[in-house]
Amino acid sequence: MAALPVNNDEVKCSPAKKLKTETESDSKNANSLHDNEISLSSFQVKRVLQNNCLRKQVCVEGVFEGYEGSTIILLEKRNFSDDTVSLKKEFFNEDTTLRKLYSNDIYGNYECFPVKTYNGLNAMVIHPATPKHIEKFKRKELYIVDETYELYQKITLPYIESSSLSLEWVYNILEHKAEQDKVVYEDKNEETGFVLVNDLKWDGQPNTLKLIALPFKKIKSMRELNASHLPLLKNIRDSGTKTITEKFNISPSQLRIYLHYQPSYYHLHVHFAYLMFETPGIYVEKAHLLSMVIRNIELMSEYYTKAVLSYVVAAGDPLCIKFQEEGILTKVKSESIEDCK
Ligand code: G7M
Repeated sequence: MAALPVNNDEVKCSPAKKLKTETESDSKNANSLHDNEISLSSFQVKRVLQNNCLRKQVCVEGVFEGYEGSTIILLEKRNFSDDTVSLKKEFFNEDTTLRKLYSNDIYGNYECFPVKTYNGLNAMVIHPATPKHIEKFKRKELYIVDETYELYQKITLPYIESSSLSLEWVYNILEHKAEQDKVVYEDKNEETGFVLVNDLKWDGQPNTLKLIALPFKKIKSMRELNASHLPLLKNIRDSGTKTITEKFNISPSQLRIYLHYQPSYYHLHVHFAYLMFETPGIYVEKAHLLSMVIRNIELMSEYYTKAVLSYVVAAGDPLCIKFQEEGILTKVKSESIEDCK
């Protein structure tokens, strides 16, 4: 296996150069590890970044033999099908038995070992993982920030401009360089157009439907929205719901359509998810319903330059450190890595 270049640029470059270098490096390296079949026996686990029992996920950092740089692997148990035919095929078959652990009265506890084909895990692999990626996946203490527009300008915006994650994957979709088989709708209008694409995390099951709308217009986040963006937002709402109804037979009233603040990626995007799927990231301190965003702007064009937007920051995140340095947040507890107690 070919050795990969190490990304040492995190600490040395100016913020603008750092972002550019990271982007170039990301796309150059993306072809290397991911082009080959990956055997996990050549992976050495260095540490557990987080173990989330609710989401049934474990995230580890380690190294692949023969490849330079850290790798993050996120393993996640899969969702069950909800149709009887698939369930019968996958679990209620002659190869799957229950092994009794104990029973009490009418209650029995068993272990179940489904056959290999139906016992897969979803795995996400990031290589080479930058310190920023590693920070993102590490479990940390959380704090709520009540961000005024003044705080946004003083702290958040400089952070976004200097050190946010690369948007290469977004431009690859918008420029037809990637994931074209996952695109379900495209409106090419420069002002009001967008691409509706399957979310990376969607496994394709109707009961966990998750898509994202990526506008062609460059808007960093909800904070920048005003009345001039209403045609775009309404087009995303109307064309997005129409497409999903036609293609996936889900009515607009059964969709949770929302934006994140703070998002992970600062190219405005709107999430479309099946209402009955309690996907992560729908909490009040993060998700803003598109309908409310539109209504707020209709009431007041400058709503998002006046509103206090509250969100969670995690210990050790650059944004959290900035808010701590400014005395906006005070640290009272040390970092904990115990997830599943
Ligand atoms: O938290 P935020 O609102 O920024 O959410 C970004 C969304 O983009 C998440 O739901 C991710 O699963 C999704 N996403 C991230 N990446 C890197 C990709 C990608 O490469 N392709 C697609 N289709 N979705 C992505």
